[in-house]
Amino acid sequence: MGKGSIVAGCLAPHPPHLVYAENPPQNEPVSEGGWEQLRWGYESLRASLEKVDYDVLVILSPHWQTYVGTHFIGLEHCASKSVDPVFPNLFRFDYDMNVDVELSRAIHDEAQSAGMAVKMMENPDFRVDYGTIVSLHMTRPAWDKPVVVISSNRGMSYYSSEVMQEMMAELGRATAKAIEASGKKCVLIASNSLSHRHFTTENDVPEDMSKEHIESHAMHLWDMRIIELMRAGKSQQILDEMPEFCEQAISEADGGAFSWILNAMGVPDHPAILHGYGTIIGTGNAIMEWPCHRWGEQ
Ligand code: 2X7
Ligand code: FE2
Repeated sequence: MGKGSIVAGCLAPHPPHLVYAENPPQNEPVSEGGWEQLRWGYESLRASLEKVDYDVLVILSPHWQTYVGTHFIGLEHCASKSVDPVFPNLFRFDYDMNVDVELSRAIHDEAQSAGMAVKMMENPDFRVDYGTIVSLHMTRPAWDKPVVVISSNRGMSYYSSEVMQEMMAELGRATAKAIEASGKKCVLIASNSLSHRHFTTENDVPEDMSKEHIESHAMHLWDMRIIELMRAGKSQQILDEMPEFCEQAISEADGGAFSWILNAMGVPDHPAILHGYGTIIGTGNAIMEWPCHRWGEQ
């Protein structure tokens, strides 16, 4: 068996508005569209990933929150209806996914050997969070690849941003090590928005784009700064600025996904590709790709 590898990393945000606007058959509510710039960004990411050979999608979502350790779905098959607790009017989605439990367990075991608190989630009634579902659907709507789903240990809210960063660095290294030993080619997904200050009221027509804009100038400046750092390959600087970013932009990177993916890719100094940027109820969302499969060729 050859060595496994991370063939691409993606920042793939998960506001349920994106699925609502796409009108896939799995989602009950029907829309007139909206958030096209972001949806075209996802189209561009999908076209780029079409050219990449991979076996598994590995995702970490801030909406599966665990306070005692990092958890991994340990069920071969998960299917149910997911209803967004905040936006039940937009997202009532029938999901059906296959899990690569072998790889989940391998990452779990690696993380455990590194001293982390971890758990395989084997409750058959477990409902997968909407963040995981939206990012997976927008990245690969065919749902034809197995997935590994990792929880967001709330190290930042329970301890501090520094503790969250340390834990995600460890989890990132464990993820990379387990993938290498597995012989599998993996696409990693960090499912989070950038700035995360949002509006507190909803318009009568949620997809009315005349009402959509960034929540404040300060949030715009943070989003642009982080995007430029990703485009410049300055991953270490992003990690260094993560505590301020999380605090000042109330960033959803507080869930650890962004720090995890950068560490899993070895804190790359290669540039990321920007596929799209847009706001959703005032939050900032970037769709990015780190094309790791190309880096060996350079
Ligand atoms: O989960 C989300 C989000 N992160 C951003 C905006 C809107 C809704 O849901
Ligand atoms: Fe979210």
